[in-house]
Amino acid sequence: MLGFIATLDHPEMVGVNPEVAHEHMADINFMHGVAQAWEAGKLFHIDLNDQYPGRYDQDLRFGSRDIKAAFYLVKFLEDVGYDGSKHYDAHAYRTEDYEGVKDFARGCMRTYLMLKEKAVQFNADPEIQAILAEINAEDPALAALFGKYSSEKADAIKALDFDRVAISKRGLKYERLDQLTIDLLLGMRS
Ligand SMILES: [Mn+2]
Repeated sequence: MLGFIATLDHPEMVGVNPEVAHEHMADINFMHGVAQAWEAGKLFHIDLNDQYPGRYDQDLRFGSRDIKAAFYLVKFLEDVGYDGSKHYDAHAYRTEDYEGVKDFARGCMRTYLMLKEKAVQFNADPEIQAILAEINAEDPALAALFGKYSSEKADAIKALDFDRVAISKRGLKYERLDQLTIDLLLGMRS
């Protein structure tokens, strides 16, 4: 859709409204899609709900199925300062009465706000941030080659000699980082 929008006569009028369930239905990483739309300046709206992969459009209560995906989504929206609509395109179980529907609606908003607090905690956690700093540390020799593409940069990268064995000996600590994230989400890091 982002590619299509760029071909329109008035692309500035058009953006996207991604929905959690529509991406999770096809087992796609929703946060990555949202980040791509954000980077393109096209995140005009967002539909928050939840969904099991491979099922019909379930529109489950936000955060009720994949809490970690919901966390990273909320963290992304808060970190970049998205201030557009946050729409819960979801509905309660058919088993609910009127009060149950209100429980569902409150739950959507409560989970968003809890995850927003968890994102603040994640960003302030010294051990998590130390691992991220280590993972994301840039090699000064490569820094000049990042960013916008040019054929000169491409040639320079092709000419580099990477020591595959040495590089692969360094663990990236994603298991530790992920477990710390789980501990945080489950309330085991104060
Ligand atoms: Mn839906």
